[in-house]
Amino acid sequence: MTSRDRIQTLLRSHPGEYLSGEKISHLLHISRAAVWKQVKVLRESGFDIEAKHSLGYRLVAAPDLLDGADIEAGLACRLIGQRVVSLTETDSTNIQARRIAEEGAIEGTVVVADQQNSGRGRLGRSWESPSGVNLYCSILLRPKIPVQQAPQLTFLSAVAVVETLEDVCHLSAEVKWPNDILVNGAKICGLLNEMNAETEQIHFVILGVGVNLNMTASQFPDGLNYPATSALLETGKAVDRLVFLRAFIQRLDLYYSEFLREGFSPIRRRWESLCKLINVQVEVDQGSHRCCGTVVGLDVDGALRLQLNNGKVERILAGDIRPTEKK
Ligand code: BT5
Repeated sequence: MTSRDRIQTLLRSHPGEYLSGEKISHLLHISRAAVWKQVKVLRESGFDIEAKHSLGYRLVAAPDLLDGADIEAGLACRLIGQRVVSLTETDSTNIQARRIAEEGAIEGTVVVADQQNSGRGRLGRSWESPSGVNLYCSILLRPKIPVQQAPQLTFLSAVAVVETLEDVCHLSAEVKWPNDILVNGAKICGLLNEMNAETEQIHFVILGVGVNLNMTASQFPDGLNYPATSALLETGKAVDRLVFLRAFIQRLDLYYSEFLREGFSPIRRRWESLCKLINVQVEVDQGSHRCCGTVVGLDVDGALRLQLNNGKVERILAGDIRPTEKK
């Protein structure tokens, strides 16, 4: 970390407090003149730092940037977030995460971008990713689990996003199989998990997460498949993306450790408790094939268990579901 990043981190970790130039210079082993010089650089890059002769420096406001050092600073994580790659503009964080995974990046590396020019959804669809407003990130995992269990990881990220929306934005969200998070029936988050594996062995899995945090109504294009929303539209309050991302990473790290220790059952139960379509009649669109039935729950591998009208329970591996009755 540079002195500038360390000063920034120090001020951020003492919200509302003054830190004397002497204390900062002592902690960072740099001169007081060097502290002042770096404070000026921080101010030029958008930080509002108050300097009082007798008291020292106090952070009044920080720009809404997703800086790698800020994201990593003081994260209490076992695996996820050990390394953060922060990009201003990129094609897709999933593409970049895949690239660095192939170069040997460590498990838990997080790739985050302010803006994506080719944000990806499932089945070749695209993900709207304007700059400065939302969260676009991809997490690299290298789990030693059978290949068939990899889809279970989608549900870890779904539960972690819902709980972070609750904690940070005070929003009540629901999960929709397989990869959507909805608030008041509108999509606020999409998940895109991609795997690189041989028959028996997973090389890596990329968990792609896109959350609409501060997107305004005019930033949503016409013609989206479903209604869409953002945390700002739902609550009227802007979300600090850094706070949201850090909270999400910490939660995902806890759930990933639990998953490696105890398997899929705990997360499966939590996901089912957040799914409002359990026991609801739905239609499943699988492209060439449609079927109707009642959602029973998740199968051990993350497949949707659907009870058809003839009583038989079918496993749905992919598709889009819509309720056919009022919830
Ligand atoms: C998804 O696909 O929902 C997965 C989206 C994953 C995005 C993240 S961002 C970070 C990482 N890097 C990437 O490149 N991708 C991941 P799907 O279920 O196929 O939904 C895509 C559909 O959602 C589109 O066809 C649109 O109709 C709609 N859509 C596009 N952008 C949206 C947005 N920002 N909010 C809500 N809906 C959107």
